[in-house]
Amino acid sequence: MLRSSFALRVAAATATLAAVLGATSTQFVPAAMAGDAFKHVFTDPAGDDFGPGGYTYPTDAVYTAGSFDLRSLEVIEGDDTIEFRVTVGAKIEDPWNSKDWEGNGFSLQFAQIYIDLDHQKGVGFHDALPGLGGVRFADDEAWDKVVLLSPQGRTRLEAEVRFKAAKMKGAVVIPKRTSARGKQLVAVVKKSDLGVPSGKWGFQVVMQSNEGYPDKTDLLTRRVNEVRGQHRFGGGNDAECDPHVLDILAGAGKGGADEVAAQKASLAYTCGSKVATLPMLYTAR
Ligand SMILES: [Ca+2]
Ligand SMILES: [Ca+2]
Ligand SMILES: [Ca+2]
Repeated sequence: MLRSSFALRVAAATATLAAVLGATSTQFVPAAMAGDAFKHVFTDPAGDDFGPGGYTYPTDAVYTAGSFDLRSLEVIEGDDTIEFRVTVGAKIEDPWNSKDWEGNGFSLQFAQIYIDLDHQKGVGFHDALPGLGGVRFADDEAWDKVVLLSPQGRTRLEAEVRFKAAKMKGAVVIPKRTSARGKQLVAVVKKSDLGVPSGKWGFQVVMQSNEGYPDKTDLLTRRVNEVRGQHRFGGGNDAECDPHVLDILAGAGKGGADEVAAQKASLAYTCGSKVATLPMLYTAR
C-alpha cells in the first residue's frame, strides 16, 4: 500500500516536472526513476581463482588468499553513468600505498571488463589487451569496449594504452572514478563512453593483478610462470601461451558449481596448438 502510493506520487511529480519543462513524460523520465534501468548481477563460484585449474599465487605475503577470487560483477545503469562493481574473496588492501603513485586506493587487483555491444560476427576484437598471455574471444563474441578497473591513475593508464595497445585505444574506457570499499572494487563510467546497456550486451571480467613494473609489452599485468615467485603467479608456462588470467565468469554466471568446470574448459590451452577462449555472458532483459 505504502509502496504503491509512493510510486504514484513519484509518477505524478515526474509528470508535473515534464509538463513544466514542456517535454513528454517518456522523453523526460530518467531511466532510474522509470524503473527500467539496466541492472544485472553475475555471480562466480568461490575458490576458482586458479585460471585453468592449477595456478598459484605469488609467494609474497601481500597476495592474501582470495584476493583474486572473483565473486560477482554488478552492472548498474544510472542517469549518466554505468557503475561496475567487482567483488572478490578478500578485503581489499593497499599494501603499495597507491596514493604515492596517484592511484585509486588499492594496489593488488586489476580487473578488465570486456563488453560485446552487438553480438555480431566480424565486429570487434578477438585478442585481449596485451599482457593476458594466450587468450582470445570467439568469432561471434568479439569485444567492442573494455573498462579498466585499475588502481593506476588516468595518466599512467592512458600512456600504457597509447604505447602498448594503440590499435585498441578507441575501445578502451578509463572510468570517471575508481575506488575500493571492503571486498569491492567500483568503477563509475560515463554512459557516453559506452552507450545505453541492453540485454544484447555481453560481459566478461578478467581478474588480473596490477603490475606497476610490467614487461615491456604487457599492459600493467602480472605474469604467470611455470614456478611461482615472489611477484609471479605459478602453475602456467614461462612463455605466453598460457592465459595470464586468474579468474573469469563462466557458464550462466550464477555461481553454480558447474561453472568451475566451465572455466577450466574455457581456459584450457596447449602451447603451440590450442589457445584459451574467454566466453562472453549475455543477459536477456
Ligand atoms: Ca571465483
Ligand atoms: Ca606465462
Ligand atoms: Ca570463475
